[in-house]
Amino acid sequence: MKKYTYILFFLFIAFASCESDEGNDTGFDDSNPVSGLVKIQDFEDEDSPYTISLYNETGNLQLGYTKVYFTVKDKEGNYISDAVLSAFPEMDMGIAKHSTPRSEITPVTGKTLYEAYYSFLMYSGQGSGIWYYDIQYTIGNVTGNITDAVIDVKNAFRSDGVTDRKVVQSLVAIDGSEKRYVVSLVEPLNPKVGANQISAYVHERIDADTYLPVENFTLKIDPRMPSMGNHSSLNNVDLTWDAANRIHKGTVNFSMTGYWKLNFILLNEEGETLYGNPVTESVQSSSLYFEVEF
Ligand SMILES: [Cu+2]
Repeated sequence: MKKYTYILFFLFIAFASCESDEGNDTGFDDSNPVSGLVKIQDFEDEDSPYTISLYNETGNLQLGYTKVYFTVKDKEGNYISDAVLSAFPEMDMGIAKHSTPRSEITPVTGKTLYEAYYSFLMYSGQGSGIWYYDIQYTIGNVTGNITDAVIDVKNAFRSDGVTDRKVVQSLVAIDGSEKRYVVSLVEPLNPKVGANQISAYVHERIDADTYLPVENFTLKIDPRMPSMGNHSSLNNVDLTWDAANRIHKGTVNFSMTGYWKLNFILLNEEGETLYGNPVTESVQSSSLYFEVEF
């Protein structure tokens, strides 16, 4: 019986790989690399033999941290697994242009999918700004561009759906260095009562288009509930550099549901304060904070 099951399984695998080989010759199981993802938009160009599509879990680009996935398809609908992609988001605000913190676009292991994250500093329409995307691809020895594609970056809201929610902050260090940083809240993506993993990216702003990821900083955390006497919670763990996941990571404990203000103090590698202040009886908030509501 066991042997029979095993053979059936083997036949299924053999059949499945034949099927996918009809589409292309990558050897990946790419029958549906975007299973569970929602399409945000397609990027096409009359001259381009390829369609590049943008996906993520929600179907939206959002202010602050946004994870995204790309696929590349040829005109026959085959997924391309060996593309090299780069995408440059730029916000045109009339008087000025700027980009935003972002990762490289890298292949997802074992899938005909590519991944990246953005931390959008502004949402579409904020300051009358419009976000554009310039995509470059190299596939084999073919290089091409899809330029000036408008993308829609949504604002982040509190649970009423209309009040802005703070998820990203630009700052100038108060240590006299005049260095500029961007701090972006990543997790908790689905906050719950109890201990939640919390993570954040820190980027140094070199210029309006260049943001370098910073390692080995510390974010001291003090979550507070302003509507209830500004109480805090127990057993929170400051965010420190997690080398394996390349992000600053800690623990936030929500003792109840509702609106929480996550106050932070940003420290550099030497433990010197770059931004933020302790919360006290008379000072209800840090100058560096994010908002979570659930
Ligand atoms: Cu802008």
